[in-house]
Amino acid sequence: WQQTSQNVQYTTQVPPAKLGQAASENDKRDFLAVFPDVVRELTNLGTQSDISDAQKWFAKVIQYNVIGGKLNRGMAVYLSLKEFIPKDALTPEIKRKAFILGWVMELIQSHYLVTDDIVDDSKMRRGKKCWYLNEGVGLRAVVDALLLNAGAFKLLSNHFKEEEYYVDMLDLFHDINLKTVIGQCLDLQTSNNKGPNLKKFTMENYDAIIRHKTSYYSFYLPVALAMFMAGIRETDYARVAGITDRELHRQAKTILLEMGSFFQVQDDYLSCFGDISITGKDGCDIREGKCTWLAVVALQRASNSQRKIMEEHYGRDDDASVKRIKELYKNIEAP
Ligand code: DMA
Ligand code: MG
Ligand code: MG
Ligand code: MG
Repeated sequence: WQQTSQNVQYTTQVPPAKLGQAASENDKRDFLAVFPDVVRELTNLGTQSDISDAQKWFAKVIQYNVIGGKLNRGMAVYLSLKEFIPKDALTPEIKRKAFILGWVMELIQSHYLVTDDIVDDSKMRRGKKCWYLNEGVGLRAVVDALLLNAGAFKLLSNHFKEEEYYVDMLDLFHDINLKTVIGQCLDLQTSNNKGPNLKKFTMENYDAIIRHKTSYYSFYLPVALAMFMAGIRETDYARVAGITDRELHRQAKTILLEMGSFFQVQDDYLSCFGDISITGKDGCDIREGKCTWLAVVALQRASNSQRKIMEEHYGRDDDASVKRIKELYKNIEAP
């Protein structure tokens, strides 16, 4: 914080005790209680017999892919809103709306993950087989990811289309979706069929990749959605209506993108040294030749001979090479 908050002027004082406060178990339970309604609403089981097969499949896709994660992004909408509006304004209806928006976030997250696991050649997600590896799924997982995405926007429309901030929200979703997909492109371009391009493994490139692929949608988006619900908006439309606050959004974005970077650095670390029984996913960054924080820092600190080891073993799909890189990381990182 010391390092990153120099240029940030805080307009609201958060009592220190509240910083870092996680979602309470009650909040999480209330959030999860809304989920069956979301599934029912999206899959509309039994109401349209001509598409009932697809609806049943959709229910299966949602059940498998939306549940089982930490729910950080979904919960962040409600937890933020709780901070932004007075207690008596937080009616049961508003709380439910924030939860619905939370499920929109989780649906979008699941659609990114289903496709991410295909392109990353991952095997496990949330302690289960990646969706595309299930029997009878394979590459149809691409269409299933589209289903999850379409479901997210239908849910948003069902509950928010009457709101005056609806267009602003859609605009933000589109804007951040493009950023995320650009981030995924950059992530995939640091490594190709011929192996990783270590020349591209600079801290500058790394920052751009993770800000785009992770930070915007995982950190800024849920909080910005809550800001919209609380009447804090940033678009031209809102400015004309006299209810904008670009500066608050700018400040929030500055902080949240830093938090997102920290989160992705941790994700990279866990991919290499994490316990799969806790992370629930197989770490494949080394064999996939990903531009990770560990790889970038290792290259910054590497001697010529250590760099050669990176060139020879990084991004190779064999256990001995992966082991060699992990040893190298330990040697380089060791104080
Ligand atoms: C994830 O990056 C980014 C998106 C948009 C899903 P990643 O491949 O490092 O994520 P994970 O480690 O969860 O596969
Ligand atoms: Mg991945
Ligand atoms: Mg990825
Ligand atoms: Mg990762």
